Amino acid sequence: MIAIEQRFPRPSVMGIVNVTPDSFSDGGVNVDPDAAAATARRQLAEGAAIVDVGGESTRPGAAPVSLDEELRRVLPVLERLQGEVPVSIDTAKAEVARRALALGAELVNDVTALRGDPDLAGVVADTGAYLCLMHMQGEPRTMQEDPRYDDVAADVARFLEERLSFAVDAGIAEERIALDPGIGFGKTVEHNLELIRRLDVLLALGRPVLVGVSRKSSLRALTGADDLLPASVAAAVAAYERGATILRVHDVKEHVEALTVASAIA
Ligand code: 7PJ
Repeated sequence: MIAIEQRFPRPSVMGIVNVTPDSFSDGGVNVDPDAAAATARRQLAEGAAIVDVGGESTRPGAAPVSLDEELRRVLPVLERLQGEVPVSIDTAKAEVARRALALGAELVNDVTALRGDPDLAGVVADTGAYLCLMHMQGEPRTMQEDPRYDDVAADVARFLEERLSFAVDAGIAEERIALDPGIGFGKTVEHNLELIRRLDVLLALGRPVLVGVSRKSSLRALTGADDLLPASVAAAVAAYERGATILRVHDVKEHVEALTVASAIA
């Protein structure tokens, strides 16, 4: 069994392939399965270690998607990528994860941290898949209304420590698990900045940390720019410098180049 830190050396890039009509930054471009598969193959060629395929938008305000609709979106993409591109399945649903893992997916990226579907932990335990546990305060529909913390880094770390214990108690090997502060999931701009600034508080839990900040609205709040690529690269490099292992990004080529330079200097 290869530990997640061996499979994903620091830094590794996770490419985002949203198979959704409504994701805030790339909504609609990958709805066609051939287009989504082409995006994934391009991301692999650009240096992604894995591509994260998702059929449920979790952006602020988004409504849940039915099981049938989520399967209809992602399975044709996974069939096209099988044996060719390493895949992470972005889902909270056990049945979606089960079908994706049967099609060769190696990582389950669950933004609910195993709180969404009581059967998901068992699926991950039985298959030996890698798992990312992400922090979210509230639910996507309402999470940005008035997010509050006593101490955001300590609160998020306490949550992730509890979800890590839950996962291990469910039979998932600790060395297969990564943790994620969930940038933008029930957080203000200042909360997001502080979580990256104080990433050491999460690293103290002893697991690799995944950070997803690519094209998120906090970056627009800071820069006012329409094009969030420079801001995304800066934030990813800052997270890497503070110890992040996996960076989840839309623009793989630019992030791989920037992280190659940052890691050569480190
Ligand atoms: C994240 C995610 C993130 C993990 C999204 C977007 C919004 N999964 N899914 N971490 N964000 N693990 O694609 O920008 O930050 S959806």
